[in-house]
Amino acid sequence: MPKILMTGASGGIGTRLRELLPPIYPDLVLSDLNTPQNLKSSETFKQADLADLAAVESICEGVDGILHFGGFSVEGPWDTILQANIIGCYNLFEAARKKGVKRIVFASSNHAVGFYPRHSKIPPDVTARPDSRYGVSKVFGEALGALYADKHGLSVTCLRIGNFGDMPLDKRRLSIWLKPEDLVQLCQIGIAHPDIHFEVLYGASYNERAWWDNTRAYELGYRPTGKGEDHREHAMAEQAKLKPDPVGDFYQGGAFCSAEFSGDFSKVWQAK
Ligand code: 15L
Repeated sequence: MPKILMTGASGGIGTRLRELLPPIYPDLVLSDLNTPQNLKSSETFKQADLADLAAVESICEGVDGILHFGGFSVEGPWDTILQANIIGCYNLFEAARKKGVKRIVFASSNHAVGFYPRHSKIPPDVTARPDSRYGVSKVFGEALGALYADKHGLSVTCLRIGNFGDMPLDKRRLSIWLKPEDLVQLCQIGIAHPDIHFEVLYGASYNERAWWDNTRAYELGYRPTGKGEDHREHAMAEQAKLKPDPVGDFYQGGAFCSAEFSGDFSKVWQAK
């Protein structure tokens, strides 16, 4: 039974995965800057600041695989992104290398490619088009993953997660929704599939309106059970409450694209 470390245990995704992972990985170590709420006596928690390399090395001790959900999960000031997602991600990969961890699943994000228009369907190997400092940090994490796979032989899976939750929250999320149980499947593939060296997969359920070609995930055995369209009525009712956002509504990254936007819409428009 592999010993699995999950960072970001107190965040939105981590909190949900604390319920779903123990039957699959009984030897699960949780880590975060903040202690998770309602920690059970059956759970093992190790506090660590990702910006502190020595602390990250200590949580990687004796670990076989890492699910890296730690870091800052939305757009933020540069220094926040720098510490949590750039330095923090470097520390995580470097600590894993030093401690002989074999596999890493890195929570990348759709915001690494958020400036692709919604009318395009993109595979994982497109040029990065980040829509935010947060998106840039995810591109950085994917690049680190490739480096540590190619140079140091780690097995790395980057999941460009869409929107994780029990149902799609609006029209955009009908295209990018990720059901929690489907994320668990993707984590299992990343932790155990023998063919993985370095992969970028989309973290999305079976969404008819998908903007992403996730063929590779299916080749690796992914069989999502969530269907975005099953929740269409709810998503569209929520969408009707939102104000139009000409920039955000055009691009895959939505409001992450329109926030702080001061560019030339007609030029970005031409993005393939
Ligand atoms: C993300 O990467 C964020 O972590 C999450 O909070 C959502 O904003 C999501 O993307 C999204 O695009 O809906």
